[in-house]
Amino acid sequence: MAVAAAKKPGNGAPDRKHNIETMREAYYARIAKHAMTPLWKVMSTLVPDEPVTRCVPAVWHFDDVKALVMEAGGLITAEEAKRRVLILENPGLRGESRITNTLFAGIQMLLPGEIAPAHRHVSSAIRFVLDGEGAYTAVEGEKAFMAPGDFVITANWAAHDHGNPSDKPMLWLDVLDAPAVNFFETSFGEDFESPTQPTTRQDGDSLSLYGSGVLPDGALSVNRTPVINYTYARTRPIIERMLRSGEIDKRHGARVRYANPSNGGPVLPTMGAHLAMLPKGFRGEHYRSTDGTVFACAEGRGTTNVDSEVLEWRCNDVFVVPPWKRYFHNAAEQSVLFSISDRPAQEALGIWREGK
Ligand code: GTQ
Ligand code: FE2
Repeated sequence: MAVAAAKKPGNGAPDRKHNIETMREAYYARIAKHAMTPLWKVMSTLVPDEPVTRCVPAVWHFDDVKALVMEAGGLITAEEAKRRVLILENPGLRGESRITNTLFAGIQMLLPGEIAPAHRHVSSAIRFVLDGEGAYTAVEGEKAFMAPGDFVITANWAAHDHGNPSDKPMLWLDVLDAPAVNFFETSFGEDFESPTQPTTRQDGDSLSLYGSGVLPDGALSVNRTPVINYTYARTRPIIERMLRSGEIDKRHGARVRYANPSNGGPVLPTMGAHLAMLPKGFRGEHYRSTDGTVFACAEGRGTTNVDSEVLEWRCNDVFVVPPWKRYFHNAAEQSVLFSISDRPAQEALGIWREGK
């Protein structure tokens, strides 16, 4: 065998080894001038044995977040900022405006009487309402008035503006697929001349038309949901009913998936979300999946163990679990967890995996 023979003393092995290394280095230097590099030097980075992520587990406590975002209210108006948002940056990805490799997350705040002007972009957005009641998002001519726990969709290229006619500040979690869109280098966006768009549909039209188990006759199956606001008032009783009847997943609790009523698919091609109720004392089984997931606690309190870290959460805290990290939830009280990830995009590409 050549390898064994090369190791035998007295056949010039050290010299030969020195020679081949020198020849290789010289060769790499020459091909580098032609913008080429050998695969065999980078193979394990290009094709790792299992998912590698720079994203780390992290939690943002609402007490801190609210105080800090309210301070921004005294420094800049929503109109001047266009969107008064504090970005939740993953500590492993600082300076990159992202909470996972593919998702942006931020906390948006609108003071009473403020508006955030109309625009549209290729990135899709979702809002999960944390605090306040009675502000709206206008999406393609329909106003969606929002309350805590509501899940609001702004699909790819949909015109949208926000306004707060209520007498209290309104805070919500924004999640956008912008880092994924930017990875493809396909981002477009534009502002409208008028800061608010005309209302052309009745408030709540889309939920009533598409979210009631019937569809307007002839409605087409589309790859983004026609529903703008999945209200907590309608979703919470469903997970509560599941909990009471014992339909409790051992890992996720009593959980529903937000679905596109036109085809049962995810709400957006790039992002999908769930809402889960965990009974008091719940201790979930280990789980991991390739979609890094952003959670928001809508009710209760508990902890989530991610590898050796323990993330403590209570109402309105936001936390993130990186791709393929093992985790399990503990609920100290009956709790509700919202979660969102890029799972639909991974599934469409055939690259999504889950495991224990
Ligand atoms: O509300 O339209 O957090 O366009 C980031 C980009 C919110 C929004 C963000 C946006 C918006
Ligand atoms: Fe936007």
